[in-house]
Amino acid sequence: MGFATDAIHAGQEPDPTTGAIMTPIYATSTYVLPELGKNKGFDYARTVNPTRTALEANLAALEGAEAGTCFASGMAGISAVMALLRSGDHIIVSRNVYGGTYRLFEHVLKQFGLTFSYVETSRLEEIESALQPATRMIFIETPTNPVMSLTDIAAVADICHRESRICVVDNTFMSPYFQKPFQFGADIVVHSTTKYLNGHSDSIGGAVLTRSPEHTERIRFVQKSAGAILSPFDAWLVLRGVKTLHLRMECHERNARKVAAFLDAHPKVKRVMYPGLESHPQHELARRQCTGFGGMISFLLKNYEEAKKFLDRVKLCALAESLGGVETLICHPASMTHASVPAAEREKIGIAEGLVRISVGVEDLDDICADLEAGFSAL
Ligand code: LCS
Repeated sequence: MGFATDAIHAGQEPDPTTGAIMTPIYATSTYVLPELGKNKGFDYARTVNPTRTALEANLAALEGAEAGTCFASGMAGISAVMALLRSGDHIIVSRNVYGGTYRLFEHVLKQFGLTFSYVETSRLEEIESALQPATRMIFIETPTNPVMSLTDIAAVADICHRESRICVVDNTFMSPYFQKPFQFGADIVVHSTTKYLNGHSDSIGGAVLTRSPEHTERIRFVQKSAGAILSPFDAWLVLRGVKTLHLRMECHERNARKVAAFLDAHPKVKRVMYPGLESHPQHELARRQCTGFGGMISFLLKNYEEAKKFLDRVKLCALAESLGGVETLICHPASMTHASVPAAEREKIGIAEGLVRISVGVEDLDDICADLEAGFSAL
């Protein structure tokens, strides 16, 4: 089936009891056994819930995975992936991953004997020189949050598969509508469903997509054992959100291309980071690897003071963490999403004090640009 048909139907059948076209929210903690020693495929809802199962099958279809496994947040999903590793293992990570991912790796997982190298994964030679005998995983975010640097997934998968290393791609920014990492050889794809997949800023969730039975079995085992499951209500919200993913992504991108051009031409803006601009250092890779450029843009103002004046003036663009909702969200990565990255490190990776990130929504383009213009008038 095509992407839109899968987005609307995959994993979902009319309810066998009533014919209800929408998957019910199975609000239950347990299931009654017909007799001792038998069950109907359901025993306890931490292990399995039909609403969650529908979403897991739906996301697996969209990413072209063997299986999907859903978690209470994107971070819970990433934590489950890291449980594939053992003490002593080394992981190479895109150097400007989402600040929460950095915090999990540096301040939680390091104490269990994992070691991490943060490198500019868009430069393959940096990956090659960071490789160690103990390297078991390369974890990339492409594009990265927030500086929009792209990594060549196929090349990283090749480096991984020279030895039995796991290639993990955080596909939150592009969504499977614009980027399908498994087509380029990735082993595991992770998502914060909080963002584009749900799309309506009303749920926190995460998903891990796997394509080998070994990974699927282990991730499912961690889901049930650690227990950070997605609730049936949140699973239902994401199922509903995904039905319009293709429509929303088209509109996010249409608006974002215009907003990027508007910002690029603006005299108050020092630099715009958007993969759809020819000036973007990995524009050619974006054309090869993605079927669109997405809805996320970062741009540079002179300094913190300018960023504050701008962000305090905009109104329609909501000053908030998160991204991927239908409404335009705007933020200051250095003090918000990436505050847990030390200042010296932030400066090194381009998260300057004057950097502003926009998640371009699906409102009327003219209204978004007028609001940004009002922000610039404060400078
Ligand atoms: N991966 C990426 C690329 C993200 O941007 C985020 C959250 C996560 C994983 C974690 O997902 P969560 O646990 O929040 O569902 N990014 C955020 C951001 O940029 N602002 O607020 C959260």
